[in-house]
Amino acid sequence: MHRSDGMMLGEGQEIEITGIIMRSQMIRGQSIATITNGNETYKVIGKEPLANGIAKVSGILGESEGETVLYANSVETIFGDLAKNECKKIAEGAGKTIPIMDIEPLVTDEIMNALKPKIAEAARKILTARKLGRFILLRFHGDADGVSGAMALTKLCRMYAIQQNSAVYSVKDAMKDLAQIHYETMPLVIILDFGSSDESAEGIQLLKASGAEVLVIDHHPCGEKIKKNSDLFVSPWIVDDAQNAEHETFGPEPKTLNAKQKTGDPSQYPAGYLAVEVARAGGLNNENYEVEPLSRISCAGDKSGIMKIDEKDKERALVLDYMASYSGFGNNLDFYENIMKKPELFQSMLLQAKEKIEQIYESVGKTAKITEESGIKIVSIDLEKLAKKHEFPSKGKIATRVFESTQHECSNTGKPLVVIGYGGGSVVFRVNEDAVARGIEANRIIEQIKESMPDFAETGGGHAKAASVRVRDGFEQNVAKEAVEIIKRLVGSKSIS
Ligand SMILES: [Mn+2]
Repeated sequence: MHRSDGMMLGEGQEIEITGIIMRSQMIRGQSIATITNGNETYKVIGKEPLANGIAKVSGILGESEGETVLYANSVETIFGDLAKNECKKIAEGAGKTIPIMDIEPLVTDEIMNALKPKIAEAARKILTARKLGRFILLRFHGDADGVSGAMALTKLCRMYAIQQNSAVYSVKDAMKDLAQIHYETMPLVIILDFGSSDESAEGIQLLKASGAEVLVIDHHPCGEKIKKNSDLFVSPWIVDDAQNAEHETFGPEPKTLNAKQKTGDPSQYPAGYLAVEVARAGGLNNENYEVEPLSRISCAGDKSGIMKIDEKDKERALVLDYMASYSGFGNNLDFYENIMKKPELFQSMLLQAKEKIEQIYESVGKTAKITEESGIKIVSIDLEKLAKKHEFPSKGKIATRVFESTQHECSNTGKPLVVIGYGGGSVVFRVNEDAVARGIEANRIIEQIKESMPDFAETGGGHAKAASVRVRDGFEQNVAKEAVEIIKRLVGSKSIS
């Protein structure tokens, strides 16, 4: 700011500031960096190179190329817990001044209203990180839901986005991320559309221990550990009690979750949709033409009925799934966005995706085994030869295709249906509404498989209507057989109670 006498405001004044050092570089023998304490931000000019991190800088305000700069006299770098606490304090202070939109969610029901404070908090965390120039790492699940959510969040601010092709945030994933964020000051790591299960807990613990702030946005059934590990967990499985916002209803037991009681299946709120709400709360609600359609793609991708979707949404979701199954790690969000804007390429991808599903579906018909157990129609499909690793369609997609055509026959009669696909190191389940009503939930089947075959079933989980479990190679069919026994038991116990 200039004064009438040409002097800069505060020029010549001696100040001391403790803050986050960003964008530190050496130019022509001078050290130039930015320091912010959340309220004030200065360009710092000094002789010694400044390390990114937390520092206490004292010096004299002056002017350089028309802007106020701080000529550093002394710089004291702050390390360890002291730095961590200082950074937390700065982030909290900066967060308070960030305006968060109080807007109606696109889906207005009890769950979404109850989730509003968490969604606002997530937006605040992201915008605070942006304001302080902190590094933001986004790990998104590699399917239409995860990709559409990632698109929404990256519209809010720049972040480094990595696709995650597994449903579990493993220690290996954490190691990769730690290598990336190791030198950053309080980086923000966002985990989108996965990471809720206890199997991800160890990986997330490592992130936390490294000093990162962890935000998980997910809609998969959650384990007990996630709440302790993440700084903020946005999930329809854990919502604030409307009567008493101080108390959160939480627990691995579905019966203690009010979300479950109210809706039947909290998984129905896809992570991509939740991410869209975060983006809207962060200020993108006026750009609905850009952000809002992404929520419909996520619903189409995850087969959620919480909002109206059309054929176009389904096509976009299919193409994203198609692309995602061929994309490895790395920042490929731009790639996804570009394809969506190229009608010809989009159409040919859509055609290929549809053709591939139909081809596989035809050959599945020859090997499918259809049985009936306790009034439940069970279709078992051997996916060993059909599904190729890292290619489209995935085992899940094949199971869904079989499920959809069989469901077509079942829906008229209200017949419970379970599709079990096995092979290639995993077993996948698709369950219809009528089967869920009889107590058969895909994620429950998997929980019981883990109990009865702990040596064969590894990680796994999912929703009531769709879930998968990784099993030891060569034992897929055994696990599928055990699943049929579990289904029989579940039906039996339901009819007793
Ligand atoms: Mn999802």
